[in-house]
Amino acid sequence: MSAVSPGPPPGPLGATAGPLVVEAEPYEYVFDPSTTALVVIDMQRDFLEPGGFGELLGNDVSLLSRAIVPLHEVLSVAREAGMMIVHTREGHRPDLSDCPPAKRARGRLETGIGSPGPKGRILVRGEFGHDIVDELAPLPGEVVLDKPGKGSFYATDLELMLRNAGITSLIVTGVTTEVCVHTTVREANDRGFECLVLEDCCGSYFPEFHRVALEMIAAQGGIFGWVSGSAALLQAMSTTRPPAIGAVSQGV
Ligand code: C5J
Repeated sequence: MSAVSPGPPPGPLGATAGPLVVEAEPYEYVFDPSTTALVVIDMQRDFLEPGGFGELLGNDVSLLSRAIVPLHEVLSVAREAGMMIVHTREGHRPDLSDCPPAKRARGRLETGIGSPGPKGRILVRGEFGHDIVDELAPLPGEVVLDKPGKGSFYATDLELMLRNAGITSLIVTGVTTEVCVHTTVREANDRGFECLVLEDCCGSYFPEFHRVALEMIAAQGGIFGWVSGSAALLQAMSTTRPPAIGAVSQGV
């Protein structure tokens, strides 16, 4: 997919050049990096690596790693552009007082939420498995939001932080597409945020669910938001970056 910028000429590194346009479904997504946050959902060892919660539920966790490389690139560009970045982690307090008994019981797992596993207690804050994979580790100053549910707005201060920062648009990535990504996009949509979901920066244990979840977002004129890919976003954002050294003098 391609993208164009109708805004003013590119500014210096870290500055924004006004609205950018990303080619997307169901139609182009217009955003200003200064009022947009990149949201990276639950890229935790517990979901992506063997021995975590995802595998204990019987899933092939290798299916989620497809998102790591494109997401790493999107993160780099968002950081360069000075965008607000939010990383979420699904999990619970060590005493599990914030984990609904129904959630804990679901699946009738022998090793479920709070049980010891190879990467520490499953989905418990402070444990190795609960943290974000090394490749996408948050940098100082980025928001790391612990959430007890699937949606990022439920029982968190995310909305308050976004509103205080003047954020009106969200670029949403992470896992899993049809669960925490979808729930977050629905919550954000109801709160008036304009959401773009990057399909190659999301992942599911069920490729069919991934495909259909994305279709659901963009269907009916974009009932929950927009869907595109990292290449289209990076193309749009390249207009905010200075030309490569030598490019101007060589007339490239
Ligand atoms: C799930 C998530 N699938 N992050 N969590 O339980 O999508």
